[in-house]
Amino acid sequence: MQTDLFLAQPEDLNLLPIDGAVHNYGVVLTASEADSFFARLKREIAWAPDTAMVNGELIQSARQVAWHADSPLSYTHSGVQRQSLPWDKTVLSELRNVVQRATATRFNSCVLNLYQNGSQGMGWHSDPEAQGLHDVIASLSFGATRKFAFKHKASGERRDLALHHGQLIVMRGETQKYWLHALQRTSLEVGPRVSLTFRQFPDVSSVSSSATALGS
Ligand SMILES: O=C(O)CCC(=O)C(=O)O
Repeated sequence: MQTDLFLAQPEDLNLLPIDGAVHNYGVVLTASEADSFFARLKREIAWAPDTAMVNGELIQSARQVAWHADSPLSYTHSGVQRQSLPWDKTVLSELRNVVQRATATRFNSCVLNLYQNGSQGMGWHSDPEAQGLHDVIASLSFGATRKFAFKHKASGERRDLALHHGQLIVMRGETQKYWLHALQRTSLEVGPRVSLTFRQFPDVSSVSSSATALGS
């Protein structure tokens, strides 16, 4: 891995002008490493649609998800309780090593998303569990290049960036408190994309969130 040779450094200074921090570490895997991880993730993860309660109705996303954690966690999101899957995939451990080494941060869980094409995305949301002490979310992308957007909750100010195959970005500080983020849909013909968001969940059995981010 490239990260065996050097500690990745954020390419640029903070992408956000105020109220938070997003650091772009660039592409942290070689093309062949990224290809191999992408194939394994698509094959080995038990992908399933996300669900949310909308106006009292349970709806399923087109986007597919999985959530793995070191120890069992439960999480209420959009009115639906989710239970983490065990950390039983070698591919996740290998990728966590890459991300932990690059960011010098420990993570105890990973939320994965699989978007089959450009019509699938994730609407504007923030990740409330990341507020306070648990303020670092590392996001690693595979597959199609897609636009990731930030919008300030008060001013509406925007910052966008393209996320490429093998690219790592990290959201830190008060980003979740002050900024929404979204994985934008596109009418371009693009293939599948997988994202992994590594998080350090609180050391309690339950976390609650009211945000709705089904978005697809
Ligand atoms: O797929 C992505 O990069 C977006 C993931 C995301 O916004 C989230 O998990 O909160």
